[in-house]
Amino acid sequence: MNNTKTAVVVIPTYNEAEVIGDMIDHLFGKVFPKIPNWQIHLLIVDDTSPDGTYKIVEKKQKQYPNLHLYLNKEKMGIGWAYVVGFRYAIKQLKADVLIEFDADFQHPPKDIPILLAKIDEGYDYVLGSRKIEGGLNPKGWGFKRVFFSEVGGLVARLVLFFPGKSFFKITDPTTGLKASRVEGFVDQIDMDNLYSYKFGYKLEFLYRMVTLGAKVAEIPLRFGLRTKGESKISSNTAKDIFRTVSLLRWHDPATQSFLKFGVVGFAGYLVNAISLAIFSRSGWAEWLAWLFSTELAIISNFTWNNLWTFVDKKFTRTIDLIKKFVQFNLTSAGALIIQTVTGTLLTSFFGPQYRQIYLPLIIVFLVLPYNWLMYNKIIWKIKKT
Ligand SMILES: Nc1nc2c(ncn2[C@@H]2O[C@H](COP(=O)(O)OP(=O)(O)OP(=O)(O)O)[C@@H](O)[C@H]2O)c(=O)[nH]1
Ligand SMILES: [Mg+2]
Repeated sequence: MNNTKTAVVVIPTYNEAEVIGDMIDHLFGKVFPKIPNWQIHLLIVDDTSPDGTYKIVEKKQKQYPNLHLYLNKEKMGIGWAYVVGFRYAIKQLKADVLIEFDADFQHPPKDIPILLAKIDEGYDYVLGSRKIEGGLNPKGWGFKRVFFSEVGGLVARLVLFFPGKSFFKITDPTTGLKASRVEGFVDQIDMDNLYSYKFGYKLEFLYRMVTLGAKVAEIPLRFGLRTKGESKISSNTAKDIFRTVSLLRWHDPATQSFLKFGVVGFAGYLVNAISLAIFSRSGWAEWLAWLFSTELAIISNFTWNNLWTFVDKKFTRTIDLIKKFVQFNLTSAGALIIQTVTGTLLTSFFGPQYRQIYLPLIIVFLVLPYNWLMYNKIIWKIKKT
């Protein structure tokens, strides 16, 4: 039985004639022979570079049988190059793992065996990071490039993942050095409908891999300075990254339910505020007015969250509705206590004239976070099958 797995290193190129020959020789001569437990192919995706990069690749193909060339007719962008390259690698070369790599020696070739060793350890997605111990950006970068790399990376992480655990775990979201497992991950990504086929594809693949539950590892990346050829990074790159991460976050199912949860919560607040005003004007005891108006808000929240916010996990059978409503009241008891106690306390400290200010403050800072947690972890928790 042959257990050797196949890795395909994909290098997109546009006008890299100055470096591509050296890179091919270096990889086949010095790097791939050091990885005997993997069958390795090198796939160059060139956009018919005017400087004739692909002609150099064609020549080298006579020397290296595992060297492949995919030629696009015109400049299509780095994301598109990876999409066609990945498809080719999966279909024609039967890739188990895909490695993203630059032509210009900024990614140290000696990192390739390190990426694959992590895959061997059981990780699904291995990222070269410039931000962890041992990694760095080129010393020669000017202020602007460093600024864009640092701020861009942070904004991308924030928009994509905050406050999820990936925000803390993934330190360098715009990195271009990666190894991705195909089965169960890359083969699940709909590459026909990406938001970006330019630089933003990097963030999109990152988001999809993480969402698919990939086990992620980072290795330090000492990103070198480009010494030959020209940079393809343009002023549009930052815009493309921001646009892509914003679209991904906006369409994230959790974002959509959070927005609905906000609307439902606001409706609950109105129910709460109006009934509080009515009850307290009717001369009810302070605590009783808070208690009953809050319970009315709870009933409103339960109904609309079930029908709208968590519609894909909605319960309809009467028995479930009763059970869940009881459960909802129990978790809401926490909210009820928080509101009743803080509301009563605030009123007794600062006076009843600010009552309608305490309520929204209590809701936004205490009740909202608490409820979101309870709804997702307890009430509308998806049962893993
Ligand atoms: N096929 C193809 N390859 C591209 C395109 N844009 C960039 N590339 C390749 O993608 C890799 C990364 O691009 P670079 O310009 O080096 O980007 P970078 O490393 O972030 O920027 P520098 O530090 O300035 O080099 C290189 O191998 C480029 O030749 C494109 O539109 N089509
Ligand atoms: Mg580069």
